[in-house]
Amino acid sequence: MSNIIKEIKAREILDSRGNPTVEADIITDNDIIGTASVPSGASTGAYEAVELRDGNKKRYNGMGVQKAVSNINGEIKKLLISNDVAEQRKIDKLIIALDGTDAKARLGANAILAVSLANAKAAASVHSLPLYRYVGGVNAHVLPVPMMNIINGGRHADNNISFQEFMIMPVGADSFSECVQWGAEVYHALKGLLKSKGLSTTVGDEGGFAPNLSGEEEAVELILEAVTKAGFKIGSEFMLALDSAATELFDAAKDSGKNDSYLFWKTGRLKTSDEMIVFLKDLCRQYPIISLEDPLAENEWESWNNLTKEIGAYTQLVGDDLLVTNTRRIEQAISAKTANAVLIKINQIGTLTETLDAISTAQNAGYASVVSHRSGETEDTTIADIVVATNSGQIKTGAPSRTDRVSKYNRLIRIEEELGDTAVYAGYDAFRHVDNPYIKR
Ligand code: 2PG
Ligand code: MG
Repeated sequence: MSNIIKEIKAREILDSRGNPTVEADIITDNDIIGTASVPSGASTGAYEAVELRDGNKKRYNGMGVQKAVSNINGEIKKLLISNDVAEQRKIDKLIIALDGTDAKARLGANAILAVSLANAKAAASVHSLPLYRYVGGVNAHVLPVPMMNIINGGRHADNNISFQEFMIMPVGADSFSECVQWGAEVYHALKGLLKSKGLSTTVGDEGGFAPNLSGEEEAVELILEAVTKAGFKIGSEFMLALDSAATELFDAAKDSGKNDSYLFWKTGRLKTSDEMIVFLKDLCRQYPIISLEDPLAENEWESWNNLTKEIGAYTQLVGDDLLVTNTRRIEQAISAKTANAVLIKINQIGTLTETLDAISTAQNAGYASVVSHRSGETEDTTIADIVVATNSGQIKTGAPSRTDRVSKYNRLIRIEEELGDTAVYAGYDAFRHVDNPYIKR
């Protein structure tokens, strides 16, 4: 069977927000095709790999990706033709060297990632294996607990909530398909509840509802009410997770002339770093919150460290903007004992190889890894395969609604079916690294 790259083709397609993004095909000389497309964030961290945009205001308000597409159809294609698709690590290394910059700024991480993932998909097909099996080998068998984002705020919605994501985690389900059912039932219970209170049921970028509320606390209260209304138990069946996306609040404070503070810019609430820590601690004491993502801003290593000391033993603290799927930053966190989990976003780093390295660096240090979508997504379901391939145990991929989000849940349902008796739903085991009093083990 031939594994040689014969052709590479890229194009500009649309993402879930109606912005252009990159899609690439890798074709082997046996006419096997691997296709992948690239997601895009709204609340991006400063240390992420560079998403190359054309900046030509006459097309897509400057958001076009024709340069990235032509980098694939030109330089990258020339480099990779005749390489063996099975050599993922070598191929990724070659493109990284061709780019030559630290943040993949020359060719664009969007160009590089599309090729890296398309190559892995072609290689999996050449070997007649599903992607999770090709990448993960014989040990790939763990289905993740999802973080389902059912109330959207921050940069993902035009409501008055400054925190970005309010998520439910069906930890107590017996299987992945059951957890999807539970999550969808709570989602619909929440919709009914919002309606009955005269609140809006329109949704944000990740499919969660985006009502105007009195504050972050009300969002949590409503979700708890919806969980109960749907007939589930808090703690033993559902836990909550938040993504504050605090860099956005930190930057908003800075823009209004206040340093070292967090501005809930939609309501005007302002907190110093210490007040923010107290606020988060109180939220975790008052509510069954098992996971806080980006509770503090991306450069605030010292406050992150203090928060980890204070609540890291019983709360998962996930570094997103802080760690940006970057092994160097993850190692820095590990040695400083900062955070205890890493958000894994493939386009923050830009190749499959580096994504897998980030996950194993986290896992080897006892940090959890949460494989994640971006707020701008396509129908590409690669992250569902990666989370199973790496037995990461947690995935964040939005609400149980909207095709850009449910395509990942549906892919996991199919993987679970394919694995049959050997599939294991991570459940509480996803939280072995924290000792949360709410979880009834
Ligand atoms: C996040 C993500 C995904 P964005 O902050 O975790 O939910 O949002 O893709 O906009 O960075
Ligand atoms: Mg985040």
